[in-house]
Order: sequence, then structure tokens, then C-alpha cells
Amino acid sequence: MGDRVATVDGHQALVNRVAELRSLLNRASYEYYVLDAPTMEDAVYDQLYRELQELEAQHPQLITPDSPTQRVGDRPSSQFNSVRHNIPLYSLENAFNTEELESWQGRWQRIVPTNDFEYVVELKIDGSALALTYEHGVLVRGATRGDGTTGEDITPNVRTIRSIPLRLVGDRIPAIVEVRGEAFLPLDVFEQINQEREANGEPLFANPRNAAAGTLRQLDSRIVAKRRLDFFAYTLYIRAGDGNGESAQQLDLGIEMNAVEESVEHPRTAILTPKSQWDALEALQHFGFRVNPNRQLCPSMAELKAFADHWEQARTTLPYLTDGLVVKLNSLALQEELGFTQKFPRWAIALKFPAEEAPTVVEHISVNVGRTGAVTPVAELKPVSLAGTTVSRATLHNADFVAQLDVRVGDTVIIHKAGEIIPEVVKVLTELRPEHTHPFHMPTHCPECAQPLVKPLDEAVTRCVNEFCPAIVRGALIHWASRQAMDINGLGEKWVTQFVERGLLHSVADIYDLTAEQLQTIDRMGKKSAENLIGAIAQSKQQPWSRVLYGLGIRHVGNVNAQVLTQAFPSVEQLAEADIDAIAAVYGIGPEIAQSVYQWFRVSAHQALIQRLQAAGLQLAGETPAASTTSTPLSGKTVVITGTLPTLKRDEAAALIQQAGGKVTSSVSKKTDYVLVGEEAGSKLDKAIALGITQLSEAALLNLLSNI
Ligand code: 3B8
Repeated sequence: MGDRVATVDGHQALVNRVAELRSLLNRASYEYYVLDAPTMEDAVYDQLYRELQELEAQHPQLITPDSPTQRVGDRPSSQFNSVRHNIPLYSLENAFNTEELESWQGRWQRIVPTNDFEYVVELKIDGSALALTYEHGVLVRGATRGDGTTGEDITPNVRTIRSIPLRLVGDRIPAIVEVRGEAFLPLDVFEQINQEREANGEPLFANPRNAAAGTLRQLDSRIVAKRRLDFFAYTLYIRAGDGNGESAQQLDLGIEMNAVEESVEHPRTAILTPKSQWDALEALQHFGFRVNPNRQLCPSMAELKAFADHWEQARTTLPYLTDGLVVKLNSLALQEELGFTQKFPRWAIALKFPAEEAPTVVEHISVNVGRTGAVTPVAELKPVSLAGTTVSRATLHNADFVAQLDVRVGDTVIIHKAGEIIPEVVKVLTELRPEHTHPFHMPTHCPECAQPLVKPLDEAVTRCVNEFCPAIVRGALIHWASRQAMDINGLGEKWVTQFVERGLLHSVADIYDLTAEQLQTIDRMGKKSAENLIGAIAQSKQQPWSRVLYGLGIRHVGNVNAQVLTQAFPSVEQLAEADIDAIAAVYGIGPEIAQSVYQWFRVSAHQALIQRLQAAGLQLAGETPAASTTSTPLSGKTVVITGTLPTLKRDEAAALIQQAGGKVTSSVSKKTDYVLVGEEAGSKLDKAIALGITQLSEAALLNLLSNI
């Protein structure tokens, strides 16, 4: 009896602790990501997070959708479902100068003749619009704009965005809240992603907007979680109703509310909103959202113009891209009166900043060879000032792009940088072309190693396929030493280039034969730096197998795939011996990746490389840290599958279990933790019952896994 009470109390204590951890962590995350004013030490956060993670792993029923552990991404979805927007997401009409802005003002004033108004001006964030739905304060859905009426349900991806609250802040939260805003990639993150893509031989994103949109539509939310998307909120709808009688006053934000008839599908529920856009932005802030601080109330066009002039210049100092301003009538009553045209709100307009384009002259076309051997033509330009930076090079992407534009040395071209971080040649002014120019042709031989280049017919990319090409060797070494791979501090581009030139390094295995004496023969490498570098190299031998695999730079094996693969193949021998089907059977690994990995291990030079790395004492086996730190209900558990499962094939189920850190064996013994039971299970089930082993249905398995 006493025991039972103790357990019940114990359980309550556990429930309380989990809730407390959730709340502490969510608060800390809000301070860090929204307020940009951290109060909790990283180490403390990590410790509390791990505690929550462990409690949730032991008691999966305590996991809630607003738990910070739900931000790390989920298993890949096969597709996104469509969602209908009850209130359509319109786009904005564009104005390109203040005359067009004045003409817009004239148009709306003819509909509602008044001089009693104010504008709210916001920065127009160059990202991807999202609609977020909260029910009773909890984020239940995140959707893309789509065509404005129907978008895609990308909730798992939206959850990974740290500045989007999983639960709204405040005591009295209305039944349904819909928040709209712009998801975007900060510029530094964008650049980092493109560097990684370049290192992985993947096509680069043209600009942060495409990168954000592409990331949001990633089917694997674990990848999204690594991309550090951010979000600014700008529209708030509060839907009362649901019989709970929420009213505006209950919001208690000190903001007056207006009732507005909802247009579609819920004719009898009213949308309550603050009375002005300005108040709505403040309400959004109260709810825990990031709202762009660069906004202003403008009583007239004069203030508006001053704001625009300021930000046209100042925007280059921001850590994200803005392509203009959004001008909105502040009064929501006035907004309601004006309504929408077929395409746009009449009460708002975008004032676009002038395009960042400039003419300049192509002085030379050079050819760059990347780590994967991809050959990129680059226009070397007469330096020109554009969007606050001096541009002297612009990518010409590939042979097809050059042929299409017919860019020639001597041509005057238009360089474009609006939203584009990598400047691009967009137009050739052929009327200004001097005499005696020649069309540019991609070289037939590598500019670095003089070996013939290869261009597969179905690909745009031209490649050097010489393993010993200095450009490829350099790129491979830089990638190997990079932060996400072996993290060899001090072994950056500068030294790698010199070491390769001096013949000290030909392959990554050579790194482990370097001596401090050898290094000191290099210009400007002192004794201390040489010793530090040798130390960093020695230390890198402890990097786990997953990083080694990533560092090898196999095409399509980025750090996520490397982790997934090393979980499924805990040693290099297992991976090297696996056939294509076995590799492709790993959940999240497609046929293209499998093919690439399989082929890599068939090359004898690669086999020799692995042997040298092994001899040097690198970790080519062992647990993948992701699996050990994020313990899941299945980590270290042994599962036997018996019978026919309702939806999963046996190897799919096995892959899921392995990916969650479990082991699948074929026969039931005392060591078996679970049996996964399907239709017509046979003697294995009998044995499991006899041994008292826990049974799982497919649904129970999926449920366990969905909480990872
Ligand atoms: C109405 C209001 C569309 C938008 C809007 O930063 C509408 O307000 C819209 F139909 O697209 N990119 C903003 C941004 C975008 C919009 C907006 N406000 N700050 C943006």
C-alpha cells in the first residue's frame, strides 16, 4: 500500500520535473533565439536538455509537442500533405519608387476618402512566407504559402526553427491563433551551407531565399534542424469560438481588439485581431515571436521616404537579406474596409529597393577546379561597386550557361547581386562588344593538372577526374581538416596549398606522416605553430568514425548521411563489404547515395587509403555519437521481427530499428528486449511469450520512433 503511494508520488514528481525542464529550456531558448539575450549558460542548457531527453526516452508517454526535444527533426516524410488556408495568403503589389507609392495612396484614397491614417513600415524580409497555427497555445501546424489558397504542411520542419515558439507565451491564450511571417536564412548560415555544398560537390543555392525555400521543403527534418532557419512574425489572427468564448479582453496584452468577420468556411466564428498593425506586432512579441525591430509608424509620406532612404543604405549592415519595405495601413478597420483585389491587399504594398545591378567589363574568363573536380568558369571583372561591396568576380556556373549567354572576354556585362550573394552575370550588352572577340569554350584539359576533362551528356558539370589533380587534392585536404570533419585546427587553405606545392601532402593519409621538422621547412611556419599543428593532427585521430566517413568526401555523403551510414555500418569493413542493396536499405539513404558509396569502396586507391588511415590509428569503427548521446527508447535494445507487418516490409522495419540505435536479430533468446509482431507470427512469438518478452505492434514501434 505504502509502496503504491510512493510510486504514484514518484510518478507525479517525474511529471512535474519533465514539465519544469520543458519550461526552463523553452524559456532559455526564447531568451537566446528571440530576445538575443541569453541568460542560461550553454553547459547548463545542455545538462538540463540531456536530463529531459533521458526522462523522455524512459517515459515516451511524457513527450509533448512543445518539448524542446521535438526541435531536432523527425524521420523523413515521403511527401507533404496539402493544406487549405482558411484565410488566403496574398502576395504584395510592388512599387519601385515613391511616385508609384503615391499613386497607390491615391488609389486607396479614392475608395476610402480619408486623411486620417498612419502607415506602418516594416522591412520586407527576403525569405519564404509561413502560416503557423496554434491550438490552445500549442503549435499544431506550419504551412507554406503555396499558391496562396493551398500550401504544404511542413510542420516537422517548422518545429526545428528555434525562434518559433512551440507554445505561445502567456496565461490566457485564445483557442486558435494563426501567425504569419517570413522564414529566412541568416547570411552567415547561407554562406556556410553553400561552402558545405561546394565541398560535397552539390549544386549551390543561388541566394538565401532559394536556400530557405529549399530547406523548408526538405523531406528530412533532421537536415532542416541543422540549417538554423530563423523567422520574423508580421501577421496575427486570433480566432475566437470553439465554444470556449475566448474574447479579446481575455488576451490581457493591454491591446484592444477588433472583431472581424472571417471570410471563408467559418462564417460564424469571428477573427479577433488587435486594432492596428502596430499593436499586432507588439502582441506577436508578447506571444514569444521574433518581430523585426526595424519598423516605424509614419503619419505621412515624408517620414516614409526618410525611412526608405535610410534602409536602402543601411540594409547591407543587417545579418539577413531585405529586398524592400512593406508599407501597411495601420488601422485594421481601414484594412478591413479596403479589402483585397483578385491578387493583392489594397491596404499594403511593397516598396522594392533598387535592383543591385551594374555594368562592367569582363577582363578574363578563368576556370576553377573544386574538390570534387567540378570545373566552374568564372568571369574576372573590372572591379565594380555593388550593394556596398566591390565585385571583381562573377560565376558563370557551367559550360551551358556560358554558351547560352555567349559571354566573351572584352564584353560589357550586367552584374546582378540583388538577393544573390554570389554575383552573377545576367546580361551581355552585345551592342558594346568590341571587334575581334571570340566565343569562350570550356577547356578540354584541366587547368591544374592538364589531364582531359569529362562532361557527362546528361550533366551540366564538367569535371576533372584525375585523383592526383592538385586542385582536387587540395580540396580533399581542406575538407578533411574542416570543422565538421576532422576539425584539425590550423590546417586551412593557406597551409594546405603550400604543403601540396612543396610535395608534403598528396592525400589525407599523408597528414598523419607529417613531422614538426618537415613543417618548419615551410615559409613562415615557426616552431610553435608546427608543434601546435602536429598536436591538432594527433588529436584528430580520436574523431569518431562518422566524421572520418564524412571527411573522406564521398559524393553525396554529407555529415547527416555519414551519421546515418555509420549507425547502420559501425565499422569501415562492414560498409566496404556491403552491396548496393544493403546500403540503399538504410533508412534515409537513396539509391544514388548508395551507388556513390559502393563505387567509392571499389576503387583500389581508396582501399589503400583506408588501410593507411587504419595504420595511423584513426577511428574507423565505433559508435556514432548521435546515437549514443541522443538515447532513444530503442538504443542498445535487441529486437526480433516475426510475422507480416501491416505496412512496413521487414527490412524497412529493421532499418528503422537500427537507425534508432537498436539491433535486429533473428532468433528469440533471453537477451531479446522486444519482439515486433505481425500477422501469422509463428514459433518465435510463442518463445517470446514463454520468456516474457515485451511485444510491439508495428503501430507501437512507429509511435516509439516518432517520439525520437
Ligand atoms: C498582406 C500583408 C501579404 C503580406 C503582408 O517581410 C499580404 O505583410 C506579406 F497579403 O507578404 N516579407 C512583411 C513581409 C511580407 C508580407 C507582409 N509583411 N513584413 C515580409
